[in-house]
Order: sequence, then C-alpha cells, then structure tokens
Amino acid sequence: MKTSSLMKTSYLRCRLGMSQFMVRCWMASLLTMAASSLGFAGEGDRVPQPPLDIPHYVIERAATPITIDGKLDAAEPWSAATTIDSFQFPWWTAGAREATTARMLWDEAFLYVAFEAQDAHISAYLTGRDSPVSRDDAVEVFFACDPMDVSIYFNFEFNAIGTILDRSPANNRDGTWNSEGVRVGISIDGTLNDSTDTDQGWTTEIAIPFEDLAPHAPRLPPHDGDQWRLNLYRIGGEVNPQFSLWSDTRTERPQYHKPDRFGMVRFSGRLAGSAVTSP
Ligand SMILES: [Ca+2]
Ligand SMILES: [Ca+2]
Ligand SMILES: [Ca+2]
Repeated sequence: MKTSSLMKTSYLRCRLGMSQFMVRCWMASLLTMAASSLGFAGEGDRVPQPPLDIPHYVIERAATPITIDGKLDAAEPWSAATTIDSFQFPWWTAGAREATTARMLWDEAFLYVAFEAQDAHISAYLTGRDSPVSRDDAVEVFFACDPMDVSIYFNFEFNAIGTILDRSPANNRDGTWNSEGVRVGISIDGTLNDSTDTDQGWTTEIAIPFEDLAPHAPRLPPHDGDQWRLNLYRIGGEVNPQFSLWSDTRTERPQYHKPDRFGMVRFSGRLAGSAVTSP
C-alpha cells in the first residue's frame, strides 16, 4: 500500500467509529474481489491475471549436463524432472488418442524440453527451416517470457525428423527470425513414413538458448522464482491426425496461438534430483 493510502486509512480510522470503519473495509474488500474476478488486481494496479484453470509447472535446474540427442539417458537429469502427463484432446473426433508426456529443465544457458510421444504411425517429410512442420507429426513449445504481456511470445515447432519452425515477436512474427542456437535431437522407435506397420513412438529433446530470446524477455537467464507463460502442443501427422495440448486453449477449432491460455511455469533454483539449491 502506498504512503498516501496509509495516511488516508489513518484519517478515516479517526473520523469514523470502529464499526463503521470495519464495514467500509469489508465493502472495499468485496470491491477488490469483484475486480479480481474480472481479471484485474484492483487498487489502481490493472495487471492482467492469468485464468484460474491453467496448469502450472515448476522448472527445476538441470543438476548434470544434457546431451541433445533424442535420448533421455539415465545419466541425464530428466528422470528427476516432474512429468506432465495431462495432455488434453479438446477437438478429438475419431481415432486413438495418442499420449504425450513432457518434462522441462533449465540451466544458465538453455531451457530444455523433452517430449515422449506414443505414435502408431510416425510421419514427417518437410526439411526446410520454417516450413509448415505442423503438417507432419510435430511437437511445439510456445512461451511468453513476460507474464504481464503475453502478446510478446515465441513459438518453436519441430517435426519428427527435427525440422524447425521458429518465430519471435519481432517483425510482426514473420518467418525471417531464426534462433541460431536452438538444438533438437530426435529418436524414433518405429519406421518413418511407412503406414503398413505399427510404430511405438518418438522422443524429442530440445534446447532453446536464452540469449536468442533477447530483447523480448525481462531478464535472461531467468532468476529463481521468475514466471513465464508457456504451452506445449502435439500434432498427429498424416495417418491419425489429432491435436493435443497441455493447457486447453478453449477455442472452438484447433488454435495454438492463444497466449492468454498458456500455462504458468516457474523457474526454480532447486537442482533436479538434488535437495541442494543452486547459488
Ligand atoms: Ca539426451
Ligand atoms: Ca503420427
Ligand atoms: Ca524462423
């Protein structure tokens, strides 16, 4: 509360009887609660509040190095990261719902994301940077580094052969921006582009460099406790096309560019797999 507000409060407390003062406080609280329910914090501080029903995730620091090769080896800290296993299918119409799990970690240089996608028919053809990889089997990471302005967001999309589409808030989100340091590794358990047999799935390991996100982030790398808005998506490819996602965008048709519906992630200094907090 600002100093001027405190002075006004003291003044009121003197002018009014205590019971009247408490009634007015109660009414002020009701007004503040009403403002919050409309999506604002109230008290002259019109900060947009995230929807109450979006999912949350704590991104812990990687305690040991991660090799971006599409394999979530036991020597890597992935096994200590919390697994997201709640992908939803809001636009499902037919076919098997193929499950996706995801995990995230970070260190001084990178945000790491791992997807494990069950997939009976793995298909991917596009090879050119920024080609429309969502026509293939694909996984996608969208995020806004400043939760106060989710309109400033990045999207990184990867098909099952590691082709990258990436866009930044710059230049009206055109395709010319590339993250020079983004890396992706994929391993496929099955046969690519062969619909006559049944595949098991594919694993994607991604490293997104913080330095490539400037100047569209409040601070890089993030600090312990910093929050971003982020969503994770999957696209099903040619045989069993389907859409699934971590935070439901609540759109009538499939729509992933819905930053106000991104989930909430918080960077933690806790080392994944360790009780020790990093300095
Ligand atoms: Ca690895
Ligand atoms: Ca597929
Ligand atoms: Ca690009």
